[in-house]
Amino acid sequence: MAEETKLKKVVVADKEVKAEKAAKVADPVGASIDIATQQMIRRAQELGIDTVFDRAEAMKPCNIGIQGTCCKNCSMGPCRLPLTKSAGDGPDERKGLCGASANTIAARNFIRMVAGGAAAHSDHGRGVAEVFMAVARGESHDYKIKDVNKLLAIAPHYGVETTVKTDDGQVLDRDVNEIALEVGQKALDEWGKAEGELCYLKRAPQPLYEKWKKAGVLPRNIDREIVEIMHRTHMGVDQDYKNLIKQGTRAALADGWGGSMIATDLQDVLFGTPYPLQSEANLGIMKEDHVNLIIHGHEPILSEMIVAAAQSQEMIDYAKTVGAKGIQLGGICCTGNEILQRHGVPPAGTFLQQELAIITGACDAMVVDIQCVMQNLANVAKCFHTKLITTHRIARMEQENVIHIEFDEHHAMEDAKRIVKMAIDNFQNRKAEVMIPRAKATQIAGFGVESIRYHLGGTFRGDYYTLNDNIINGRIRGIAGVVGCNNARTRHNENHITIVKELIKNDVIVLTTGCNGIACAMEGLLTPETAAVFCGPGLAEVCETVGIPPVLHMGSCVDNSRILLAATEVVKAGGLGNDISDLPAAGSAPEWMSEKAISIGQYFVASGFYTVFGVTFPTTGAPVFQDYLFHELEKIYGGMWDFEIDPIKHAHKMIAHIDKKRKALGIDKARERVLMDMADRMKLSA
Ligand code: NFS
Repeated sequence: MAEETKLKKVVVADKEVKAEKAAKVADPVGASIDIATQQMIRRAQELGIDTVFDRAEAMKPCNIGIQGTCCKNCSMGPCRLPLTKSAGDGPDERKGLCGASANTIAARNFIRMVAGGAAAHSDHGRGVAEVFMAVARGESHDYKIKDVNKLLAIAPHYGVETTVKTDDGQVLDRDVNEIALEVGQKALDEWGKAEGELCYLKRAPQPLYEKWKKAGVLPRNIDREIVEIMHRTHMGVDQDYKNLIKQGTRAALADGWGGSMIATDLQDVLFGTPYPLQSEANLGIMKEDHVNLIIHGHEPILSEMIVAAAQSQEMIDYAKTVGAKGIQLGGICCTGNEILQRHGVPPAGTFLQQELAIITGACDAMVVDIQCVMQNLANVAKCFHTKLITTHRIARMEQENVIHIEFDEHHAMEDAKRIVKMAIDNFQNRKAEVMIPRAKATQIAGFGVESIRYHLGGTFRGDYYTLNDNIINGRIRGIAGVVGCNNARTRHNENHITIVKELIKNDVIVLTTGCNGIACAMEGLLTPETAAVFCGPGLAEVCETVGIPPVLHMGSCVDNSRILLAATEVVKAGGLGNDISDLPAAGSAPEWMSEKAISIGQYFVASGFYTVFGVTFPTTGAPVFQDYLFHELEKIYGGMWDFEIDPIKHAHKMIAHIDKKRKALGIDKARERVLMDMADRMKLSA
């Protein structure tokens, strides 16, 4: 009898374990709206390989950390100050051991996220600036200055002359390498110059620059602002949330109008300014009979060379010797966006699909550099033949199966060929059954400040006149910048797509970057044909007339600087106020997860954008500080934060802000007339 009971208990326990295990596996359909992703999650589960989607089921986030009110900045803590019901009543008496209030703790944590994000973007920019210098000095022969016009366009912002006056009064063009050398040096100085302020701040509309000056947030140099955050948030330093966020703003501006903008500009000069091109997106771009090489990370320095190496006849011929029909490159995350916008290399997926690319069994090599690279890639790669190659000195992995090939711009092509060859040599080692989802979509990407001017600008005036005109007459209701990551705490791509579709349905043109760009591409929203299907009549008409998609992919996350400059161009073109905060425009990161997103959000807000985040917000445990971010910042910069999980409400908050700005500009009536046009059009087509 006793034995029987024991056995029963074991069986029950076993069932419980099994039930628990079963519960800890993601439901593929609940985890993603994308069919390819669902298929590959299922495939991973069949093979017994866990992915981020399963881990998100197995481990829930810390309830206090998620509110932003856990302080671990000294070893007396962590001090945990959750916002409980009673804490919400009466005066907030929550405090850490040192007495730090919930506001202080949340503000410190928030600006440390800004520091992390600004450091990541800006260090990327520094890396590009160093390669740029090596090229200008003639030390790196594999790269060259591709876009001289862009170099000449940015030089004046650094105070670099592009012409010289001879003694007899003649004006001559300066030598390009000489200009490049001076621009490179001035750019590198932005990280550590002893005096002054960042050169690019004056590219902003004058009233915005004046706001920053008045608020005392003009960044001095990039590194200093990031270091100062670490100092101020050290135990016992800055204990005023308003003063803390002021420093957060300085560092964020040093990212958006500094490190990121420098990265974008110098990359354009070195690798070419993107112009619209056609490509595809999603895991279905991988080909069973090709060598599949996936490039993942953020810096285009290495990936540019890999694209060149993979396209060389030598490597294509070599791939044929191992029985492959060719070499298929694919991107993940923002390196993917970089090589997409300049070469049309298709992205294989967003941040959350990185493990899935290996689970296809057809990924012969994945090469990674910096940022957004999951350590679990190494564990997944171990189950397949995939070579996982790290390439950056600051980003290595502890697992033994990871190969490290440290990339050096001085022998860039040699390194790139070694990596491509490694992928080719691995083609015949595929062991698991290959399963590549078929889903992929066509996309047009590669938009930028310059190409928007070309497509939407006036024929004669050559500026943003036509775009402004269409905003003023109400065909385009407003502009939205929808950007940012995926987050395994919410259904993959659902918020991205729902928000973007709701915006374009309401005639709001969308500028996208980062993983939102990839998500939109996967959904087929980046084609001109989309306009007729998903857009309101006004936006559809504009898109059809000029032949552009209603969602313009502007590149990687450092390329959010393109959105800042596009907004500045709109201000300059006239008729829509004097500052970015006057524009009928709003920003959004529907599925953000990275610290970089917080830095971007803060510089969007400080540049005058109403900016809404989804999924979670890291200050919910400190309502006073959160209220400062959501309402008080508007009085200083014209922009403010908001948080909305529901995607439809999220989009409508943005639209309401756009309408508020239209009303302030006195152009709300024009929109009403267009609404009547819509009814007329519907009657006509009925
Ligand atoms: Ni941006 Fe680009 Fe994607 Fe998020 Fe990561 S890849 S830099 S951080 S996850 S959008």
